[in-house]
Formats: sequence, C-alpha cells, structure tokens
Amino acid sequence: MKLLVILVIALAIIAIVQLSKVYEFTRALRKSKEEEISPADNKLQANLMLVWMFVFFIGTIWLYIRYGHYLPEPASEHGKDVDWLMSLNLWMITVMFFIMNSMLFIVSWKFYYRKDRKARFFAHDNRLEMIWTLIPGITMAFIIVFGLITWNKITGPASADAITVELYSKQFDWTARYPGDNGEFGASSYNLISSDNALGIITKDKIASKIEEIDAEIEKVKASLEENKKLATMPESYVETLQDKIYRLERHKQRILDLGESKLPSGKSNWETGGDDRIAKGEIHLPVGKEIEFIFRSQDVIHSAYMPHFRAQMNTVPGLPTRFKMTPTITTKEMREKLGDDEFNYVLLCNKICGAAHFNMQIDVVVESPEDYEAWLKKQKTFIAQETAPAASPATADTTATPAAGAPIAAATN
Ligand SMILES: [Cu+2]
Repeated sequence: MKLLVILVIALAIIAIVQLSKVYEFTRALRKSKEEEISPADNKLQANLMLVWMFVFFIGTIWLYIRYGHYLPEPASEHGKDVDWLMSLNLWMITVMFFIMNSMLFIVSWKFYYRKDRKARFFAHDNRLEMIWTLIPGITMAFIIVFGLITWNKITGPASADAITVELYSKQFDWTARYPGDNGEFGASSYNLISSDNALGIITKDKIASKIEEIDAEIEKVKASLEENKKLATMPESYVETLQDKIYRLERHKQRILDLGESKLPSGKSNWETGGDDRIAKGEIHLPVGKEIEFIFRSQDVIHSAYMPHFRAQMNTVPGLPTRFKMTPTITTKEMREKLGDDEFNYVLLCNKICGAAHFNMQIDVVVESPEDYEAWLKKQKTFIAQETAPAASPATADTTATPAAGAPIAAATN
C-alpha cells in the first residue's frame, strides 16, 4: 500500500514535469518569452485569489461551528470570567482575521498587474504609522488589564473560611490532603519522604525513625573509617571522603531535628497537626459554593493540575508549592442532568507530559452539597490511621471508611 502511494506520487511529479516541458515547447513555438505572462493569466490568478478567499473564510467559519464548543459551561465562579476573556480574545482575533485577510485577497484581486497602470509609491506616512501602532497598543493593554484582573481573582489570597486542599503529584498519581479535625494542615518536608510517607508529613514518629536511620548510617560509615585507618595502604583522599560523608549525614540529621523544633504560624509545633490530616486517593470531593484553596506540591518532576470544567490549571513544581483558589458552582449531579449524561464526572488530570504513564494520571472530582462533602471527608483515612495500617491492600484501603486517629488498628483496616 505504502509503495503504491509512493509510486502514485512519483508518477504525478513526473507527469507535472513532462507537462511543463510540453508547455515550454509550445510557448517556444508561439515565440513568446518565458517570463512574459499574458494579461488573461493575470486576470485568472486575480479571480482565483478571490475564490480562494471565500473558500478560506467558509472553511474557517465551519471550523468555528464544528469545534468551537468543546467544553460544557464553566462550573466555577472564575470560570465565567475565564470564558468571557477567552471569547473576547477570540472575537478580536476573528474580526482582525477577516479584516486582514479580506485586505490581502481583495487588494491582490483588484490591483493585479496591468501593463498600462503604474503603482503609487510612498516611503513614509505618519498617519499610517500612528494607526498601526495605537490600535494594537490599546487592544493589547485592554486584554492585559482584564487578564490581570481575572488572574488576581484566581491567585489572590483566599478568604479566612476557605477550605484548603493539598494536591500532591508524583509519577504517576495524585494524592489529596485535607486538614484534619483541628482544621489545620500539618507541615511537611521532603526530608521525611519515604515509601510509607509519600507526602513527607512531619510527625514525631517520622522524625524519630528518620533520625534512627541516619544514626545507623553514621555508625556504619564511622566503623568503616576506623577499619580502613588500620590499613597502612589507605589513601588520604579516601579517609577524607568518609569524613566528609559523616559530616554531611550529621548536617542532614540536624536538619531533621530542626523540623521538630520549628513552629507553625498558629504557634503549634510542626509535628503536632499533621497526624489527623485526611488523605484521599483516586477521587477528591469538593463542597459546592465554598471557596477552595488548592496548594500543589510535586515529588519528582513538573506535573500540571488541570481541571478543565472549572477552567483551572496550575503547574506542580518540585520544591516550590504553587496555589490557586476557586469556588465550584455546579454539583456533579446538576451537571449530569444538564448534559443528560449519567456517567459524567469532573476530572483532575495531569496536563504536562511527565513520563510513560502520564496518560493515567487522572482522577475524578466530585462536587456535592457541603453536608455530603463533610460526610465523605469523615470517611477518609487520617495520616496516622494510614501509617499504622498494614500496607497490604491499598485497593480496598482507598474506599473503606476509617475512624479518626487513635482508633484501634483492626477497625482501621476493615
Ligand atoms: Cu504528570
């Protein structure tokens, strides 16, 4: 099949070359010069310009109608502003598109070359310069000012009663964290990230076990140093390397100890409030009509949290928490009714190609009444419950209800 296509293309090229040779030959017979194009040819080209303009315009309008509405109505407060801005921009571009292209094609059609006509030439025109500087300038200023107003609505400080949700990205899934019953987020640090503490939440236990781990490592290096010192052939540089390693481990240990010492803005210790934070995976719930402040963190590479129906997107950057706020306005149930689709779900998906399983980095977002939301949140595992539960069946652990921190472990794993 491929060969056939190549053959057809090759034959077509040969045919065109042959045809142009025939054309040149007949021209030679007619004794006209090669660069001489007849007035009839010029007229034909001019008319074709006009025909092409209409084909081009009709095609563009068709694309607008066919692909112009790819998302349902915005389901967040600022979403309406984003859509308004988007439409404003699109309208400006569209109007400009038709004006510019009409000018290009109509001028080519109207002023095609005729022997008896001469073009007017001028090198400079202040009025024209003014027009094509001022109009784009004012338009750009308009777009930027309105864009900034909307941007500030999304990224400005959240109100005091806003619900904070942390979205944590790593290759290749999302973890959501909600403040626990004390209403306050526990602090976290990349220093404490481990297989059973993906979010690096600071608790006393986590600090202690990390210190233990580092101490053991220091002992190991010290022992190796002592042993090597006994050897006469030991190069000086190797001793230095080991000493440097010990120094680095001590420094790391101090950093972990500092984590336990520092305080949250509320005056509580760093490790005090994280234990009751609630962890949700596979799905997040949001209450309708309440302001939500999202905080994004990333463990490995840059991901991008994209919630198209809320017109919200933010990069998640390792080492640099990012944020935005939004207020959902339409519940999942209402949206399903609007769309006539019982299967519809809002989604949170990764919009940055972040690796092999990037396509799979998608979870559902459920918007519901504040009461339903509270009930759902109560069912989510607290960090403490999660860490004391055996890591046996993560699949069922995600959906089963668990009591608050401090409850018997058996109950937490049911
Ligand atoms: Cu990703």
